[in-house]
Amino acid sequence: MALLKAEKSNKSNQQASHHQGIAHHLFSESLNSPMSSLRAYSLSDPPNDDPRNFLYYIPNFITESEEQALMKQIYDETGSDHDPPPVVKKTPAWMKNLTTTANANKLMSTTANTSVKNDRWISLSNRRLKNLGGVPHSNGLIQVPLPSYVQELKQLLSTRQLNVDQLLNANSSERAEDEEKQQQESLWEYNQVLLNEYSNGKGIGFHSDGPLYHPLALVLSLESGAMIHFVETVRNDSETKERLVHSVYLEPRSLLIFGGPYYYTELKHGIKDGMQDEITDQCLNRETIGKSVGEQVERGSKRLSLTIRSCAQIEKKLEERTYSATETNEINRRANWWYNSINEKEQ
Ligand SMILES: O=C(O)CCC(=O)C(=O)O
Repeated sequence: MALLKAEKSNKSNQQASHHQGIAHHLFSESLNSPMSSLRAYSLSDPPNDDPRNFLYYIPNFITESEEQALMKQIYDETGSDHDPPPVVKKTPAWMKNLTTTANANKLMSTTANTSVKNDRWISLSNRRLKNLGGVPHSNGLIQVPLPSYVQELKQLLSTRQLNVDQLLNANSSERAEDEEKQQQESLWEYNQVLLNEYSNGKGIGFHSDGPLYHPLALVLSLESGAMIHFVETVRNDSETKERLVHSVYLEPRSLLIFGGPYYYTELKHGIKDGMQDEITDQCLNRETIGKSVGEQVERGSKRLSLTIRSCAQIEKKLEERTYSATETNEINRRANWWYNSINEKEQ
C-alpha cells in the first residue's frame, strides 16, 4: 500500500515536472512546429536591388490557443489605466532610499504620483500602450526586465532563426567577423517592445521608428486584423505629400517583419482609422490571406500588437545592481521625455 502510494506520488511528480518543462512554455506548440525558409514569406524583391531591404509576412506565427494564453498574461500583469506621469523636477525624498533593482522596478510600477509607470498602460488619444524593456533614448537604453511572455516570444523567434543579426545579415555577403560579432552580441538582442492596444477601429499615424533602434521591426498582431500602409514622402516646390507604396493586411497571430534603409528608414508606416479595410492591388499579401481586390475586411472592436525591436545603444546592462537616486531620477526623466514626445506625435 505504502509502495503504491509512493509510486503514485512519483508518477504525479513526473507528470508535474513534464508539465512544467514542456507545457508551461507559452509557445510550446509553435516551438515544436518548424517554419519553412524565411524566403517563402517575402512580400517583395529587395527594392533598389539592395539585399538589406526586406519585408516578410508570416501568417499564423503563433496558434490560437497561444494567442489566448498570451493575451491572458498581458492583461493579468499588474497595471491599469493611469494619468500621464508628471515631469519629475527633482528627486523626491522617497526616491532617495531606492537601492536595488527590485526597488527600481517597484518605482517603475508604483502608483505614487511622482513615479514613472513603465509597466502600466499609458492612454494616448487613439490607443493605450506599454513601453516594455525600458525607454529608448539617444544616450542609450537603461534596461528594465522584460515580462516573461516577451522572453518566451524571444525564445520562439530565436528557435525560428529570426534573431536580429540573422535578419540584418541574412542577405549580406559581408558578415561581421566572428570576433567583432561577439562584441556586438549583447547589442543585437531584442530588448525593447511596444505593446499597443487599439479600440474601435483606431490606428496609428504615419511615422518611422527612428535611429535609436537597429533598422528592423517585428509586429505580432493579436485579436483582430488591420491594414498597415507604407508611404513615401514626395516633395515638390509647393507641397509635401505622402504617396502610398505598399499595404500589408495584418491578420491576428501574424508576424510582419520589415527592415533595411528602404522599409525602415525611407518609408513611413501607419494604420488608418476605420472599422473596415479595403483590399487594393497595393495589398501585397492579398493572396496569402485569400482576399481579392475590392473586398472589405471588417476590423474587430479591439486589436493588440507587439512591436519588437532592438535598441542600438544600451547604457546599462540588465543585472542585479544598485541604482543610485541620481540614476533613478534619470530613468524617470527619460520615461517622461519619451512619454511627452510620443504624446505630441499623437496629437
Ligand atoms: O500596431 C501596429 O501594427 C503598428 C505599430 C507601430 O507602427 C509601432 O509600434 O511603431
